[in-house]
Amino acid sequence: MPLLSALRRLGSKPVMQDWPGLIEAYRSWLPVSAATPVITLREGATPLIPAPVISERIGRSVKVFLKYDGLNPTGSFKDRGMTMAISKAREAGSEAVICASTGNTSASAAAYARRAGMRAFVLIPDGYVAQGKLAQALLYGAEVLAVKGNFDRALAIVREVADSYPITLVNSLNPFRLQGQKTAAFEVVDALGDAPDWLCIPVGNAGNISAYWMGFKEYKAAGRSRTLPRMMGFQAAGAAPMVLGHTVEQPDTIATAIRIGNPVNKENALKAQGESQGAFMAVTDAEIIEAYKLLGSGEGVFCEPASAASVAGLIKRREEVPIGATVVCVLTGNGLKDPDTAIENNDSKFHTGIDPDTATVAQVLGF
Ligand code: AN7
Repeated sequence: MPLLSALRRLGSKPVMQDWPGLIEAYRSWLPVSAATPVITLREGATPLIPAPVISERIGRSVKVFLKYDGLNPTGSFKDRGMTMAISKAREAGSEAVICASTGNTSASAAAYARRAGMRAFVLIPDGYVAQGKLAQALLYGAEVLAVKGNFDRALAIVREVADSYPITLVNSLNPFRLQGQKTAAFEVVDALGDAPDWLCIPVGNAGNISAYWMGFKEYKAAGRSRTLPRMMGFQAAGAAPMVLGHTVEQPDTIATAIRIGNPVNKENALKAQGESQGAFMAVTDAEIIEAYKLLGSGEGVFCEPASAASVAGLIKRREEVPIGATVVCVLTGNGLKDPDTAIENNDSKFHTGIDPDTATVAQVLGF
């Protein structure tokens, strides 16, 4: 490609063209061997975007960055774990995978499993999965079972099914999932040159916060960073078992991705919180939506509601952020996953039924 070679001669680094996916990029940090068939959609290498409007809102000379993992191939951070889980399942000779999901895991599992020539079975809570995610799971060729129960119930079922039949479980109980997801912490440190002071992250099943912490610790142990971040995990107030310290039987929030009452990775996540002097905190749906809208209209970044919990939490706890600190908020999923929530929650003007003539349009525009 002439453009690429021209860029190379200029000394630029056209990273995106050459990026091999996170398994190849971080191979020595991952439990893979020459025998592992790498199933990749070139996930990872997502941007760390400066957030001047949020930084301004926090004040105190705090520098806020957004780790926009919604730019992964299926639109969420789940792809980091799924490239590992599916590659290892393929290596082990598995022909089918199963998961319970609030949506993103099902989309990612479907894409990677089908790419590997495997069957994908996904159980979702009937009526509580955003449209885009359901569309993905179906389009990628999964078999979708909408269960009349919540995520926690669906997860209990798929655990039993995977125990009894030749099907690989690809929920975050699968240890390869967290191995893949820890690479997001590597990327953050690679981009900043050190760990941030705070890492703000939405928490559902508590896998991602555990994975990030593993990644930060491994990088520090290898001398890639000098410091470790405080891990700040944010849950929706109606689904906050990590904050309350007990299971929530009927979790409820507009952020359906994190509508989870009994996180399977709670022990790991508690360890991450304890070791990092971090915290679990709740944000209301109203605070989530406010952050969601601010990210869109202020920063030009469209994330899904669950992801905005990280920014909502930072805004809520801004008084506690040290002056001059560097903060990374993880935006776990793409806003396009959930168009309904965006259409129902924005402050934009939407004029309908406009006559198709220039004068009318100019008048509506106020000229
Ligand atoms: C956008 O897809 O659990 O704390 O089944 O989709 O690691 O569970 C999704 C979780 C945050 C929470 N943000 O991460 C599923 C699922 C988004 C998510 C989380 C999820 P964990």
